[in-house]
This record gives sequence, structure tokens and C-alpha cells, in this order.
Amino acid sequence: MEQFKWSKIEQELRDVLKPGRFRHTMGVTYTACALAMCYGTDMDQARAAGLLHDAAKYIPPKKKLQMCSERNIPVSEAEMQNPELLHAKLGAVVAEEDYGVKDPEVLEAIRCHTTGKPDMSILDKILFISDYIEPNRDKAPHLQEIRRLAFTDPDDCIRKILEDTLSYLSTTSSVIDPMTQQTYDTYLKTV
Ligand code: DGI
Ligand code: FE
Ligand code: FE
Repeated sequence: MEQFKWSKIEQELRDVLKPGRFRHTMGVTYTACALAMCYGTDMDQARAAGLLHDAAKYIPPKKKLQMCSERNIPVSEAEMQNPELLHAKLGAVVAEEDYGVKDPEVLEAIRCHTTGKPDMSILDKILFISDYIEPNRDKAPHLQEIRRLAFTDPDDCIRKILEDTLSYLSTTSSVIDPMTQQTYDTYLKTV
């Protein structure tokens, strides 16, 4: 794992993110570190992924699409209709290009943090879960149970998060990215 100047990254993020997004970012970071301790995995990777996962959140939708086309990053139909989804793929771009992250595992965890994907590494899972359960989150249903599962049964935790996310999305007019559905279908089979 490369050496990071944690305080410098935090300072920069404080400058570019809105206050609420910065608080969420720090919440995800500490939660990801706690899960790395729980599962005995690399804490610096979890910390870097947590810190930078939403670093592309502030980029305007048109610029998001432009950045993808400049880099030949494939944009799905769902992402075309809802470019907000691209903050995950572009978070990996910002982490690499602007913050010098080279670790492919950290970049991949950031890349798939919104929809998940069928074959997630433990780091991917830690970031995906932390994003949903960090202490500042208070709107989602079943948070108490999901927070407990995070530390006891991560796959069941992910299944439950996706179940609630898909059920929430079905009440909105928001398009469902096939990757979110595909991830859910996979986790349905693993538990
Ligand atoms: O960036 P955050 O707000 O911290 O969290 P996130 O990256 O998980 O993005 C959150 C939103 O993404 C949440 O409102 C659910 C939504 N989401 C997840 N999968 C899909 C989705 N939205 C759409 N439209 N389609 C999806 O498949
Ligand atoms: Fe996000
Ligand atoms: Fe987030």
C-alpha cells in the first residue's frame, strides 16, 4: 500500500466537498477502517477508499459525461439517463489522476461503490457497506439490523442493502442500473 499524507487529502476534500458530503466522507472512512479491523484486512486501503469514494460527486453532469468520453470509459444507458451514477467510476479517475492513488484494488472499490458488482473483493464489500451504514446516515429503513450484519455477515448485509435500495428506487422514477439488479441477484444466491 502506497504511503498517503492523510491530513493533506482530508484538507483538500474539505475544500472541494460541501460540508455535509465531507462529514459523510469522514463517516465512511472511519466505518471502513472499523470493518477492516473486524475482518483483518488492510486498513490503509479501506481508509483511502473511504476518503476518496465520493471525490467526483461535485462534478457537473455534463462534465461527467465529457470526462468519460475523453477517457473511453463506457457509459451505460442507465448512466446516460442518470449521470450522477458516474460519480463512482469517475471517483476512481479523480483518485488516480488528482490524488495519485495507484493501488488497483482501492480504485476498483471506488469504481463499484454505488451499484456493487457480482464478484466483490472484501475491500469492495467494506466500502459498499460503509457508504450505507456510516453514522450520519439516518433515512434508510432497517439500519440497526444492517449495521449489525455489517460486522457479522457481510454478504447478508449487502443483500439487505440492495433489497432496500431496489425497493426504494422502485418508488421513484429513477432508472435502475442493470448492475445494481445483477449484484442483488448474485447476493440472493449466496445467502
Ligand atoms: O454517493 P452516496 O450518496 O454517498 O451513495 P451512493 O454512491 O451509494 O449513491 C447513492 C444513491 O445511488 C442512492 O440514492 C441509491 C442510488 N442508486 C444505487 N443504485 C442505483 C441508484 N440509483 C439509480 N438511479 N439506479 C441504480 O441502479
Ligand atoms: Fe457515492
Ligand atoms: Fe458515499
